[in-house]
Parts: sequence; C-alpha cells; structure tokens
Amino acid sequence: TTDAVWLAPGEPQEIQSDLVTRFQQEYGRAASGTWFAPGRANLNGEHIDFHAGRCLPLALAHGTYVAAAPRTDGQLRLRTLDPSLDDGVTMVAPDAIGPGAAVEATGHWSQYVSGVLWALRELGDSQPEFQVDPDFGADLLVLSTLPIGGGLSSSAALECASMLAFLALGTPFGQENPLQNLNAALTKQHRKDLAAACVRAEVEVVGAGTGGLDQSAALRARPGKVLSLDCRDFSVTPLDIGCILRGYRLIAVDTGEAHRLADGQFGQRRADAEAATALLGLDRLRDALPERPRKADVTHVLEEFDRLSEQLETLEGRSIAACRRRLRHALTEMVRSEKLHHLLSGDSYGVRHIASTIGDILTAGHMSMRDDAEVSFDVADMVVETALAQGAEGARLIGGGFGGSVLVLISPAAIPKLTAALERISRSIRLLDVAPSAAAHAL
Ligand code: GAF
Repeated sequence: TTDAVWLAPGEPQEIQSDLVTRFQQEYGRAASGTWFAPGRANLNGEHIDFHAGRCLPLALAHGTYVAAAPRTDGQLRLRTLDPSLDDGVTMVAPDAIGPGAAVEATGHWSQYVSGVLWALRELGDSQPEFQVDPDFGADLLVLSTLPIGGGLSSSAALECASMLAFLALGTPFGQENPLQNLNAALTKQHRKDLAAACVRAEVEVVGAGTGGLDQSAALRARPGKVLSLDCRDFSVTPLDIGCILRGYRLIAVDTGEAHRLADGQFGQRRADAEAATALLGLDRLRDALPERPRKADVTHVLEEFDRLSEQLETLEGRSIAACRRRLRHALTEMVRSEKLHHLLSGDSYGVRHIASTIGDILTAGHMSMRDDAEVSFDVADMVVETALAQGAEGARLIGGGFGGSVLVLISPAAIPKLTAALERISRSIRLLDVAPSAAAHAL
C-alpha cells in the first residue's frame, strides 16, 4: 500500500518568484508586489462565530498568494492559477464591483476579490488613510497552496491577500508604507478593521453567511499561537500551544470532498439556530450562557427552549426538533470553547494530560457537528473513526462542513499507520501539517 499524500506549503520565496514570472507572461507587465494570506484550522468553535461565541483558530503555513499591479481605469483583471478554478482571464468593470452588481457568473471566485475592493472603498469612507482612489483598479494573479473548498478557509485567504494588495496599491496608507514596510505599519486595530471589511465583502457581495472566524484568523493569527477569538466584540487573545505541540502533531486531513460556502445548506443550518435564538428572545445566542458556562447551563437553556416551543408546530416553518439540535450544537460548542480557552490560558497541566483533554474536546466537537449541527459527511466520519482507532488523541471536522477537512491531534509515532489507513478510505485524501503560522503579509 501507499500512504496518503502530504500537501506541502511550499517555499514562499520560490512561489513568489514563480508567480511574478507568470504575471509578466500573462499581463505583459511587471507585478508591483506579492501578498499572502494563510488558511486556518480551528481547535473549536464551529458554527458559533455568528452567535457571538468563541473560536480557537490558528493560521496554516498554506495559503493564497496574490501578485498584483495597479490600473488607472477602475477595472479588475483577474486570473487564478488553481487548476480547479482557472477559466482564463476575468475582467470586472467598475460598475460590476459591489453588492448586487452584475457579475457574469454568480458565485464566481472573482466576486471574492471584487467584493473586497468594494469593502475597502467603504472602509476608506470613514478612514482617510484607507481611501481608495476612484480610478483605482488592478491586475491580479492568484495562486493557492490550499485545497480549494477544503474547509481550510481558501475563500478568506483569497479575500485577505487581495485586501492587502489593494491596500498597498490603492490607498495613501500603501503609498506611505511601500512593499514589506506595510507589515510593520499595520496595527492590530488596522488588521481588525480589515478583517471586518473582508467579512462585509463575503456577506454583502458574495452572499455567503460567513461569521468572521476565517477572516480574523487570516489577518490576525500569530505564529506559534492559537487565536482565542471572542466573537462578542472580536477581541483576540493569542494563546501558546507549545504544550500541545511538544510531543504531538496537529494534522489537517483534507477529505477531497469540496464544499461551497455560498450554497444553501450552510445558510439553512445557520437559520435553524437563529430561529431558536429568536424564540429564546435573544439577539445573540452567546448571551444565553454565563461567562464561564457549564453543561448544566446548556441543559437549562434547552429546557427553556422546550417550554417555549411546546405549543408550536414549527419554528418559522422549520422543524422544532432540528432547531433544537442546532441549538444544542451551538451551546455545547460554546462550552467547549470556553473550557479550551481556560485550559490553554493556564500552565498547570502536564503535556499528556492536556493533549488527551484537548483530544477529547476535539472528538466531542465532531460528534456534535455530526449529530446536532448535522454538517458532517461519510468520509469525514470515517476519517475521525480511523484516526481514533490509530491512536489519535482526538479528531474533528473543521470549517462549515458538507465537505472539507478533519483536524487530528496525534503523536508522531502513530502517523505512519494513520496515513496508510487513510489511503484505504479514499485516494483523494491529502494531509497538511498544521504548524501555527503568521497572519497575512506582504512578501
Ligand atoms: C465557515 C464560515 F465562513 C465561518 O464564518 C464559520 O461560520 C465556519 O464556517 C464554521 O465555524 O468557514
């Protein structure tokens, strides 16, 4: 037997120099620079960013590279080198940039890019340093080392790398801080604002119900750390995970089944949970639980839900039982996130103890994604079972679900058997080493 194949992140300098050469060939002009944004994994906190819950993402070394040069006719000229998406050059006219604009094919990848230019223009209206020249446009060439639609935030990586390119080439901020100077000039607050703008692009232009986890990870992650992201106010606490990574490895197993965030199922799950939230009389589900929630608090909220829904046939036309399951996923996921946050904030745990505790949280998260959120799928369930059978500390589906990747915490000694076993599940499986990496930057 052969082993499942590893997807390497590649050498950034080599990728950059290839991309710049391709840019010259494609557009007959030189690129002004190259920008990168990473994909992400997430230890816990799926489908709760839009409920103001806590997420614990970390940036991958894999991500999306954008080489770009400015134009003065307001147009975007775009091409991706990803074989699964490449359909030649796309031109986006100025009046096709923004919400509801007539982009030729709805859901086309170029919308993530044009949406970001629109969102930066909006941000620039209130922040003069980010004001984009009205005639600004750009040529972009895109290359990703992430599996597209692999649940590792390839969309947000594209948005965030494009955002930095537009910032660098089209704003006073970029002119004052050329090339790599941009990296040091970007404050934490800038990065927070830019992440929020990328969310607007995805929600208002692409029409996908993203909650901000992915863009925050791509723009605000720290090398060597997990980002504890409190989606009540999008504040972040970087937490050390040396305690897990000494003696263990985190691996993302891309199942090879691509998901599409803009399609209906993700939105349906979110709407079920929002209907339950509304029945509870809340704007944000996180407010149903105390600061440091426990299992008993979840039981209490579910009882309240049962009482309120007792006389109802449906909830906004939705099945009450299904809404209750979405509610239970979100609430238990919030409890797991808080537990993990406190676990990683303290230093009183032995390596083995903390690894097995975190592993248990991962696996419990998967069961909840499978049975309550109902966003898992056969291959992901098989990967989790296989990883556990091969001695992993824990494993779970990450991202929006309906395709995508499973995160596995495992000791290095167990990896060879795992990779051989995964290969028997599907030949499309790819493995990515999850090494907590840096946020989006200029190369
Ligand atoms: C997708 C969304 F874009 C995120 O905002 C988040 O909701 C995630 O699914 C699930 O946690 O990646």
